[in-house]
Amino acid sequence: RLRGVKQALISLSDKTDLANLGNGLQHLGFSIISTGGTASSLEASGVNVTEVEEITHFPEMLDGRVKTLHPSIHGGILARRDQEHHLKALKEHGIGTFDVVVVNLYPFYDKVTTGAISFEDGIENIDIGGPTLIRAAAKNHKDVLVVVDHKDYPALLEYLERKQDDPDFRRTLAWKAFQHVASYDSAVSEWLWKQSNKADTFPPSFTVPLTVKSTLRYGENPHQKAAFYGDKSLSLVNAGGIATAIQHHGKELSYNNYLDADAAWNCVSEFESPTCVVVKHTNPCGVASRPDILEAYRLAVKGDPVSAFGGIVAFNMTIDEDLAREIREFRSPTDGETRMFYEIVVAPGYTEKGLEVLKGKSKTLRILEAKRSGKGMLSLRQVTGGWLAQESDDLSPEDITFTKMSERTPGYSELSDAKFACLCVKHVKSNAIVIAKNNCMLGMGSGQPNRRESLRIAFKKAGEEAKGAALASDAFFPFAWNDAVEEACQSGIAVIAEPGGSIRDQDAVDCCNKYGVALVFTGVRHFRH
Ligand code: 93A
Repeated sequence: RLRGVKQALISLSDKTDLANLGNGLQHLGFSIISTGGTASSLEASGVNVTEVEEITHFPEMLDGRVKTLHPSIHGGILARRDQEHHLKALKEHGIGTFDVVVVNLYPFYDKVTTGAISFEDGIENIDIGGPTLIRAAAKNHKDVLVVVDHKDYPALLEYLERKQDDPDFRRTLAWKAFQHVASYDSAVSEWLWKQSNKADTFPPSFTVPLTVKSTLRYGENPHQKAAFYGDKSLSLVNAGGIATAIQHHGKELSYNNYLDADAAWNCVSEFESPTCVVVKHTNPCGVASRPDILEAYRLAVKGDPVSAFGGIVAFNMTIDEDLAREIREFRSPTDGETRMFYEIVVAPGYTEKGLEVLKGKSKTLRILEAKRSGKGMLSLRQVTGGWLAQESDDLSPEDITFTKMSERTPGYSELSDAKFACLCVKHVKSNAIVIAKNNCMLGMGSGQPNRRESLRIAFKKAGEEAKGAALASDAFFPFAWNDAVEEACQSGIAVIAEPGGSIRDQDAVDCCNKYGVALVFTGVRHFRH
């Protein structure tokens, strides 16, 4: 090493912008040391480079498993420049210091998430030397600048050019470096878990590598700071859902927008036939399925036009010009005049014209394109000081056996109404009651601390239309007589669907028999706390 010449170590799998980096460093008078592939690439861009082998006096060994794992490299990174005996030790062994370390890792994540990869290939893609370089440089960030992201190359070159120390810049790079390695290691450990025969057991072993995707204007309320984190854990690859939705138009999503859009998208994704779901404060307030999606949309809004105003509208099919026009122009059924206003529209796709028309509705309307999320997701919720993990609630009416409990057998359309109501009730906060008829939600009661209250709210919303309709409850009725079940029967409901399982189930059966109402048990509870 020439006295006074600064050294940079570069070892990159992803060689994006490498030429700019190499030329920039060379221009600043750096001597560049690199591993095989990186060195060839730099040379090809006209940058002078010394191979690591020339420094270590060791060839790259074991098919590249050992390239940079050597005291001549790590001594030069880790030595404290403010400790005489460190510098003396380097001198004794002829080791030069490194001032800059630029590394990105073997693309393990991409390799194991795109297509099938053999176990052996997976193992070979676990980078050992790279994280070691990154961690060493990040530890010694006081004297070593560590860069793991090609987007930081310009900032690095600018910083070096300024020749003015900035501990904050150094720390930020070190923070990013450790984040990078932590997320890499969590992907490796999650993949290994999946390769083990414990992969199907619960709870799974997981670490969630979270990266801030965006800082939000504020949280649930304006006085709360907030951010949105993307989850890069392997179990969520290609998970679809709101986190990976594309925003085509409108204001940035707020904290509450994320929650509501998620609720709307998850609910509408349950339906196979053309369906529209309107959500307000995470609860569906309008749901309708129709072969004609325009009609479904109008019905979903009419279900509760007051709540729908300012809500989130989700569709399970592509929005074309006609539908976009209807969304844009539809007037509130409450006064027949005011155009409906929405925070967000979510759909799996848009035609070019559909998108154009919808963009014309308002500058702020957030237009999202989302992919259906897969089943078997891990759902996480926070409690103060801890986390709760569970599998997502993937059961839908196709998986459920509806068992007749009453004397009266529900007719074909009654049973189909009951199934529709059950699909809706799964997405309503407990205690949840849904009244539905003809593939349309007529009323719902949500979030009340007792079931009877939710039931009363649902009936109030459904009004006269509740007669002959189906009622679904997310959990069993603890009481029947003089309580929820009898009230439902007296209100003219035709069929009740509930999980059953109460010690007073027989009361519910007797009560329904007295009023000639059909009662079906699903055996499946859909609590949503
Ligand atoms: O196989 S390794 O774990 N052993 C090492 O000693 C080592 N040193 C750097 N992988 C190692 N690297 C990695 O090689 C870097 O993290 C980088 O991703 C890659 C660059 O190799 P090349 O320059 O030959 O393309």
